[in-house]
Amino acid sequence: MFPTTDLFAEPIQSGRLQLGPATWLLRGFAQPWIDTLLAELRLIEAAAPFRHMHTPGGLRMSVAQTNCGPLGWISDRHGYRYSPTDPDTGQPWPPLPPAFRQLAEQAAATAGFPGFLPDACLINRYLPGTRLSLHQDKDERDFTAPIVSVSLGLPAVFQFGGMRRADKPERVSLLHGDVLVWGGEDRLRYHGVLALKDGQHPLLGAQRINLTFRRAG
Ligand code: MD6
Ligand code: FE
Repeated sequence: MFPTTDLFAEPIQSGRLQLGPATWLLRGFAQPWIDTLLAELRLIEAAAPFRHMHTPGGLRMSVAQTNCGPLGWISDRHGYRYSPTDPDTGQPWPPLPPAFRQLAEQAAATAGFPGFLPDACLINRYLPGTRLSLHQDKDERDFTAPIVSVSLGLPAVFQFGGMRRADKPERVSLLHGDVLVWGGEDRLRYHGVLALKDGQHPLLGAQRINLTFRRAG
C-alpha cells in the first residue's frame, strides 16, 4: 500500500459515517452553504417567527419551530399535521430558498437518494437545556422519500433508536454543518435529541438550529 493513500484515506472516509442500512451522517456537508443558509434563515424568521407549539396533549414544546416551503409541520390540540399556511399569521410559509433545496437534493443524492424534491422544511431552534424526546417521523404521506437534516450552531447529541420506542438508542454527536440523511428501511426509526449543553457558537451564539427537509405531501 502507498503511504500517501493511507494518509489521505482517513479524512475522506471520516466525512461519511453510515449509521444504519439507509442512514448516512455527512460530516460538514453543509459548510459551503453556511453563509447563505444563515442569511436566508434571518429572512424566514422575520416573516414566520419561531414559536413554541403545543402537543396534542396540551404540553408546550421546549423546541421553538418555524417552517419554510409549500408545507409546514404544525402541532396543536387537533394533532400533528402539515399546513400550507402559518397558523399564527394565516399567510403561506416563506418559500424554500433555492440554496436550501440544492443542499437537500445534493445531500440526499450523496446518501443514495437521487431526485429528492422536498416540499417542507421544518426549522427547530434549541436553546441550552432544550431537548426533543424520542419520536418517529410519520406525518408524511409517503415514506419512500428520505429526510435530510442539517445541524447548525451548538453541537447536540442525537439518539438513534430502533423501530420500537423501547429499543435502546445509539448516540451520535451532530456538529455545525453536519447533514444527516435517512430513509428506506430506517425511515421510521425512533430518534431524539438530548438536552442541549450550554455553550457559545461563533456564528450562532447559545443555540442550535436544525433544518429538516421532507417530502410531506
Ligand atoms: C434535530 N431532528 O436534529 C431533530 N427527524 O434537531 C429530527 O427530529 C429528525 O434529524 C427525522 C430525520 C432526521 C432528524
Ligand atoms: Fe424527527
